[in-house]
Amino acid sequence: MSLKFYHWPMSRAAMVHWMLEELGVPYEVVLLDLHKQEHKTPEFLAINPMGKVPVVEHDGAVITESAAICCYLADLFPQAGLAVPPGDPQRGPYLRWLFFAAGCLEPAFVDRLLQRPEGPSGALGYGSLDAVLGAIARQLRDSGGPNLLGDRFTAADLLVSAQLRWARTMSILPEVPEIEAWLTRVEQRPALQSSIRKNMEWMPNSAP
Ligand SMILES: N[C@@H](CCC(=O)N[C@@H](CS)C(=O)NCC(=O)O)C(=O)O
Repeated sequence: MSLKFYHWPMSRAAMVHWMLEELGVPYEVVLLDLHKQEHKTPEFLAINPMGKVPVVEHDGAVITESAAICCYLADLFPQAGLAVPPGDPQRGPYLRWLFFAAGCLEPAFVDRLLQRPEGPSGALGYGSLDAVLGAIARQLRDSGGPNLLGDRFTAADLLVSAQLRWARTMSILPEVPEIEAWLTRVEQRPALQSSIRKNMEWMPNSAP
């Protein structure tokens, strides 16, 4: 089996790197320096015409889109317990929060970061950032915690919490107690710590 991961630490690819660390499987990392436009070469554009990371190549199949990649990898390596398989009563809620990460949480944060006016909530897929964060907080309460689906930590938790952590770094995460408490717990995961360590080493200008 061949698993190749096109990566740049200071990007959305960091979510996929964390996912790979959770899985504990062997993979090849191809670092593309976005500052040097290494993601816009003809070779890379032939793989992903969007010229963006993350990208995963599995036995010749190209997968882009962070949420799709995490979903795919969780299914590919079920032994890691990060997927909820078809037939499981939690499969629907699992897909709901995976897609919520990509379809609601991310655009809400990007609009806030770019200081775009929020616009009419009925026309925006995410409604408003407050509504999005409120829905996550409510799910954490209703599931009984500590995660979105209760006890199990899934690829959906990884994506949602990774985006929340990124927003906190960018100082655009309003304080929501349930979310703060969840992030504190998630940050204790060894795979996340190991991913952060490796990404620090890959950052340009990091100490030798
Ligand atoms: N929808 C994609 C977005 C990927 C994306 O925008 N990646 C950014 C880094 S965070 C990128 O490669 N930007 C470089 C560019 O577009 O030039 C996903 O969720 O994976």
